[in-house]
Order: sequence, then structure tokens, then C-alpha cells
Amino acid sequence: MNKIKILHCADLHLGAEISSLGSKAGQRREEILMTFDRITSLCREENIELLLIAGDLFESSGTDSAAVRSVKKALSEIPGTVVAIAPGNHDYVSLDSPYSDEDWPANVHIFQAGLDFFELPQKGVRVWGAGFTGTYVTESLLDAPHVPEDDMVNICVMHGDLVAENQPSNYNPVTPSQIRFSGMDYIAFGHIHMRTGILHSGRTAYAYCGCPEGRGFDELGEKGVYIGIVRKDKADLEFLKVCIRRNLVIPVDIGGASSNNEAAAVILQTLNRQFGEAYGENLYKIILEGALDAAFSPDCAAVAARLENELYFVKIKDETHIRADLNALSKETSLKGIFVRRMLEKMNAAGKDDAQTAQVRRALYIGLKAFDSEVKRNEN
Ligand SMILES: [Mn+2]
Repeated sequence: MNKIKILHCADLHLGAEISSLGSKAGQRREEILMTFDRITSLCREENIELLLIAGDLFESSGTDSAAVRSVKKALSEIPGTVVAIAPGNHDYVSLDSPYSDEDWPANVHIFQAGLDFFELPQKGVRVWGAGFTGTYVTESLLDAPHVPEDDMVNICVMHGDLVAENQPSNYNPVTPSQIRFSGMDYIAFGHIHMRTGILHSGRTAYAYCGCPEGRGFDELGEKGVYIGIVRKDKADLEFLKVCIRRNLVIPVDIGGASSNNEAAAVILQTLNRQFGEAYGENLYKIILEGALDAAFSPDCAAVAARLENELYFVKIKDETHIRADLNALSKETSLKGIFVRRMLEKMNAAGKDDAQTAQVRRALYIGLKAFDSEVKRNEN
């Protein structure tokens, strides 16, 4: 029976500068290269027959040659795996791109302009794909491909943007009906860094696998690849975590704390409870929450400094509020009393609009803090 064991990855962005990580930026850059090595090791351990790389493998055509060499070497060490690369908007095919090098290992196939395919006759598999040839691709690369109606399994790899019918995109717009009539059994997409489940349009399965290593607090949680068997009309794929570290945004209630030291202790307890022994390995954005006495306003930089030895990377955001009897305050004949009265009126006016109410409440507490101490602008 025609079938093939695949691994689908995308969006490594090798060589990218992660300036938001400060002194850890260089190490994280190297770790993403290590994650790529981990993916090729998986190919060997799991006897992967086809490795699909759905674009943005490199951050740009200018990615340093050491990273490019390391990728070529890793791929040359899995000669039993056919590798299909579909360049994306970051690493599009051009004369000065690494993809124009002559020395890619023999098992690597790099798709160029326009939808194309190659066959693996022993497996009964046809591998389709198309590369970006510039930053923008406004015409769909999956427009009515001529897929023969035979017994072969058809797999496609490309970088692109899943859109509604007739919705434009600068990044290879692909619609559900194009997928439905593509004739493919599985389409391995790249570009969106958050993975989807294995989706279906008609008899075609498709998915974004997301990036295998989060680069910031907009790429959260466990990251990895899809791995499994694709047959005619059937893709049995499962998600496999490969990331070295996770980026996490964690709210921590430090209600009642009266010093930065206490706040830091509560954070460590919370993370230890939530993530176990190895909690220190992750990258955290901690959102401080809870009610605090007006006498203490947490200093985010100071709390972060106290955590630096325990956590690989931490960033703190203060969203605490002041513990106060609003009713009593609103009766005061001071500027503060008038302010509280006005804000409570606004909150009443917001009624059932939860978002509006929350916004006014936040404004109220920031105002109260301003009356009681100085207010520092929150960093995002
Ligand atoms: Mn992209």
C-alpha cells in the first residue's frame, strides 16, 4: 500500500536576532540551531522517509554561513530521509540566497518558483511544493494544480496564508476551496507560528505545525513538529514537542505582599508548583496581580533582579491594584474623593460591559496609586 512516514516542520528562522532577550539572545539563537539538529536526529531515530520544511528555515538570505553550513551538515547526516524545502517569505529563492548554493546534500530538494513535484516511485508518493521568490506572493501557489487521478499519495509543502474565499494576502493566499480541489492528501503549511490541529477540507488534510522553538512572548507554550504516516485520503499525524525551552505568560497573585522580596518568593513558589522541578528552564513573563496596600508598589526591575539566579529569563509586568475601601473613599471631600466618585459613576454607567468595567476599574486603581505614590509606566 502506498504510504510514507513524514516529519513536518517550519519557521525555524535560523539566524534571527532575538533582541528582546538581552544577554540571552545569543544563546537562544544557538539553541534554535540545536533544535534543528534535534529534528534531524528524530528523522534518524524515527525512520522518517520524508522531511518537509515549510519555509522560513532561515531568517533571511543573509543568514550567516556558519548556520547554513550547520543545516547542510545535519541534512547530509540523514541520507535515508528525502528532504523537501519550500522557501518562505523570509528565505525566498534568490540569487544570493543559501538555496542557490551548489553544495546542498543529494537528499535535499528545494522547490523554486511555481508549483512543481518530484516522485518517490518505490513509496508510491508524489511530493509537491512551491517556493516564494520574493517577500510577497499575492497569487495563490495552490491554484488548481493538475494532480493525476491515480493511486499515488500526493503531499504538498508550502509557505502560505490560509484565508477565506476571495480574501487577499501578500503571503500566498490559500482558501478552503483551493485545498478541497487540490487533489492533495496532505498539505504541510508554514508561516503561522502557532500550530493548528490536523484540519480537513474535503478529502485533503492540512496543518500548520507552528515554529519548533518560541522566540518571544507571542509564541507561547510547547512547540514542535508533526510526525506520522500519510496514506491516500488519510494523514495519521501527531504533534511532537521538540523545543528546548518554553515561553510562558503567567499571572501570579501577590496579594498582601509588602516587599519586592516577598513578591519574588511568591512567584518562585507559584512557578515551582505549576511547572515542577525544572521550572527555572523556561522564559517567563510574569503578570503581578492582586490587591496591595498603598504603601507598597512593586518595582518590576527589582523583583526581576531577585529572580535572575533562579529563572533562565524573566520579565515582570505590574497589574496589581490598591487595596482600598472605595465606598469610604468616595465620601471624602478631597480631590481623591471626587476622583473615586467619578470613576465609580463611570463603572456603573459601563453596566454589563465587562471590558469597559475592567478598563475603568484599572484606571481607578492607577489613579489611586498616583494619589498615594508615584506611578511607573508599565513596560509591555
Ligand atoms: Mn513566514
